[in-house]
Amino acid sequence: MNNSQIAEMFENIAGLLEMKSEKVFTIRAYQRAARTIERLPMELDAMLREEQDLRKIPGIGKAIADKIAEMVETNSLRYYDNLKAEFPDGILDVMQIPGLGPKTVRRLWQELGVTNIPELEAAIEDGRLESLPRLGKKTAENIARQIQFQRTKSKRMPIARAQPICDRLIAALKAQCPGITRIVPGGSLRRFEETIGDIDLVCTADDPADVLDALATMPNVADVLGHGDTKVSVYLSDGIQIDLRVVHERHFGALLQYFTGSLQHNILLRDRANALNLSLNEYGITDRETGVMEEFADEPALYQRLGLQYIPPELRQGVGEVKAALDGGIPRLVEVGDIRGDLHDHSDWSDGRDPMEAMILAAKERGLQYLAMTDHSVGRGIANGLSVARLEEHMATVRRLERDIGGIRLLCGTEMDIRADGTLDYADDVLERLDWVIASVHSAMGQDAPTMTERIIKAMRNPHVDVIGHLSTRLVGERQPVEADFEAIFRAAAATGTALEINASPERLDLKDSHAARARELGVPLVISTDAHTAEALDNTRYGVGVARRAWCEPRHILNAAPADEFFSFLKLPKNERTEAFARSA
Ligand code: DGT
Ligand code: CA
Ligand code: CA
Ligand code: ZN
Repeated sequence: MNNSQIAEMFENIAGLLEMKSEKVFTIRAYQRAARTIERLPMELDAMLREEQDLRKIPGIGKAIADKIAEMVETNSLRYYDNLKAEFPDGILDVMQIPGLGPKTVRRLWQELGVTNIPELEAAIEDGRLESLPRLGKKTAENIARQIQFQRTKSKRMPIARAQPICDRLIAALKAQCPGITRIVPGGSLRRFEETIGDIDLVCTADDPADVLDALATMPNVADVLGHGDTKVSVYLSDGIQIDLRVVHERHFGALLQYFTGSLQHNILLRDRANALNLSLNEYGITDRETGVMEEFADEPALYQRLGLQYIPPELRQGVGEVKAALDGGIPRLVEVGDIRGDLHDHSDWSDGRDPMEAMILAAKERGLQYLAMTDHSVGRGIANGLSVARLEEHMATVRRLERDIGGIRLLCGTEMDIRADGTLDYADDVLERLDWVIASVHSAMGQDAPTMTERIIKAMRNPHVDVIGHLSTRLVGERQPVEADFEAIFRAAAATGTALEINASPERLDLKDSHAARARELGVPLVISTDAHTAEALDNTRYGVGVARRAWCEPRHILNAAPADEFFSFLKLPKNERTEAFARSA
């Protein structure tokens, strides 16, 4: 069993236990394990083969470690089989529908006899579902929409799943083949598309055959689709295809360029070559008159030969980037190293895994100058949201840790619910005392567009709301975004001086690239935050930066790329002066 399958099994166990109303503590332990395992840099079965102690992984205790061992050894888990047997067969499918929590699924089962998707659809169709108290017509419509979405959902994999698979694969190949000199992803993964069809790897090595054989014979390869002198294609048991090309050093640049795409970008680039009486292919650039081919060990030299500025992979979308590169219009895009603070972080005060202190130390270790502790507000009952009294204690703890730890500035913050009617979870006199207020939608996501738009804009009009968190609430490939007039929301953000978050949690990537680009055009201050629920998740900044780069963002477009002093003076400004001040400092 691979990591994704193990994580999914733990996720399912958590859901089934919640349906049984087991202890919250137990349920959380499984959820936490699932989350940790998805992100691990190494396959668990490989770790066990090397006899590593899994209990050293944060979030994995003895009970979970034993279960992992059983899963890896026997490809199943008795505990899971027994638990599943207590429920009807199709119930897990019903639970996979976004918006249907375990508690609701149990009600649908016990009160309407719904045990699978067809029965769920029937209950929506004949109006039984909407007649249940606290469900209603809107929820029924939303569920129907999600079922439809799941059905049409493509086989493409969210980048959140593809990236760790790719990282693990590269690490395994490097470990096995010391002759590898370079190995990097190309294709959609390198361009940072939010979903990935297959993973393309470009490699240089002393002994190409050795690398090709190594991939073809990996234990997690389910099928070898093709095996040649320079390339191999395999299908992993994770359900994703890998195309690996191994070439000589001197071809690396041209090949990497070709395999990075996009198809549309490559077409534009070939047109540019033609205009210079050159022809471009995956081996290099040929002069049409002399027939001489130039080779390129590095990509930048290839772009230079075509009279172009270097175009970063994230911009290779085939829209206007080649023209921009011709006119010197490719900006210096924001990089991970530009981000000086993280402004959306949870601890075990609400639904985070780690104590506040661990989060702060991890942020400091990563060189951040500032960090906002933004645990959930009181309305998020299931996420252990903070009452006003607990928020007071939370603030005092933040101030104390800031003094005790030193070397990093902390913001007393909250991630506060925007309720269905646009009112907020805390009153103004509470918000006023916080340094950083995120307002987010977590409930009633199925509202119609005018209602949702008004709800969010109403929150933005509050003078204490600094930023809107994960605006669309979508989960890449899993949950559709809310319906809203995003253009109106971006304009309201600029008008009110409310920042918008690019949520870097890889499942979310929200704002998405095109939205971030539009908000940037309108002068909205943007923030890249990880929404970390564990210390390791602070490393997810790179995903947010990927989105921002696809949106042509420079450091000046990102509020938390500002050094601490500049950032804190910005926060002192009343909201209605912020958009203008942000434009001036840019
Ligand atoms: P994906 O895998 O669907 O997420 O998207 P890509 O862009 O990774 O596409 P893929 O894996 O089929 O091919 C990788 C790159 O190779 C693609 O972006 C551009 C290049 N490529 C593939 N086929 C062709 C082709 O027929 N013509 C040209 N010019 N380039 C191609
Ligand atoms: Ca690909
Ligand atoms: Ca491919
Ligand atoms: Zn949230």
